Amino acid sequence: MKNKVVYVALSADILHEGHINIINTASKYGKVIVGLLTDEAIASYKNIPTLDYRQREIVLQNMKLVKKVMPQRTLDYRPNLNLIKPHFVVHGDDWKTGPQAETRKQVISTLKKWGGKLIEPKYTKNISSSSIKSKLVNNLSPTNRVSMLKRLLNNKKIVRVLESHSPLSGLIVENIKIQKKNKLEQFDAMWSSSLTDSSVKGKPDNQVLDFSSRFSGLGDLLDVTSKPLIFDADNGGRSEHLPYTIKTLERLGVSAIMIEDKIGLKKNSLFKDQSGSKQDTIKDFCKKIQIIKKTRSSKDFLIGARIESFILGKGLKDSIKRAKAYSNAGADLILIHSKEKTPKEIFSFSKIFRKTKYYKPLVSVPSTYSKTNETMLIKNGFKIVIYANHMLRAAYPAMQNAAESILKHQRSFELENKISSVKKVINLIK
Ligand code: SPV
Ligand code: MG
Repeated sequence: MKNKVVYVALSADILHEGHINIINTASKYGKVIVGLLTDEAIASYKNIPTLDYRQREIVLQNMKLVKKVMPQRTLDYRPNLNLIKPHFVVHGDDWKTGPQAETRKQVISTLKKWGGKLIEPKYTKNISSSSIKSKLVNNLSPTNRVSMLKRLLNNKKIVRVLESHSPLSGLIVENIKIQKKNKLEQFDAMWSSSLTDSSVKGKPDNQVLDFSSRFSGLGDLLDVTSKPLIFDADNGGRSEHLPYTIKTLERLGVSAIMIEDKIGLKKNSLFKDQSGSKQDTIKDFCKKIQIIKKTRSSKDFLIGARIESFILGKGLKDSIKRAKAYSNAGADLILIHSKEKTPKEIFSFSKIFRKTKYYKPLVSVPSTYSKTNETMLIKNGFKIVIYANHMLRAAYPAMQNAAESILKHQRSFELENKISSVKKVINLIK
């Protein structure tokens, strides 16, 4: 077997006995080449790895039984297989069914071309990097979480963000996954919305709910989740207070602050009547960006600048002028907001802005233009999509219907099949 080549694809984020089992088996068939999945390949089907490619590569390169490590850039094995034409591929037998079944078929038929064979040792049960990681959620350090959004931006076509207004809604964002065309789809990050945080407290979205109160809720949410979070800070508040806000957000493990270029008494941007709402001057808003840039302790903590020109009827030219200035002042992300039913105006913005030297990843909030899907956003140069209020909008009618049903029937029986069982609620938190 000395001159035979054996290919093993691994993520190897947290090395465990399952990996050792595979590598051991592989080494019995010949020289082991590990196709190490890149961060981008991993992020395409599950959470981005805790250790980046280089860190994982160093660990594997130093393993006695591994002869060589090469990047596997997609979930598809075929490009690497065609390149090195291994005699064997080794993979645990767990992929015969489920999302990887198709990949397995491709591996078998590719190997056939040169008489290669697939070896499938018994999968080591009850152990995986993901299960170890979910046990570690409570020990996730804030600095680790802060950097995750930046890493996602570097490794995903689009970063998918969903509003979380409570730890329970955060747990849904954390855990929900669906399988779609051989791919696991999930959310990448959470949005802490001023609108839904205020609504949960029974208050209007006009900054009457102060940051201290929102931070306390944020602490609870971050306690039980591991995904990165973008904080909607309205206009950021007073410049003099900003350094303290940033310090707290970074300490909590927040990955980005989003500030909007409005001043005066705040009004939610989706209100029809925006009279009385004023846009900040470019100069003053840039000052805020610069303060954040100067006071953040990590460059991985991202500064999002939200442009309200379309909301206030100022138009394309104004929005481009502002985007260039904000980017130049140090914004890492540009959110171009709109309350139109179609994405026409934000797409006309992205068409121009993405060609300038000031380009920064673009953020979209498709609350009103909700027919626009992620493929269309990607095509038009957007890197982050924020579903900004949907968890609260889903919960509110469900609660209202329950209350109405009890009033109507003067008992809860009619409601039973529409709501979670008590048992389910008891078992909700493991
Ligand atoms: C929020 O979710 O609070 C936002 C987005 O700021 S919007 O409601 O569209 O203003
Ligand atoms: Mg808001």
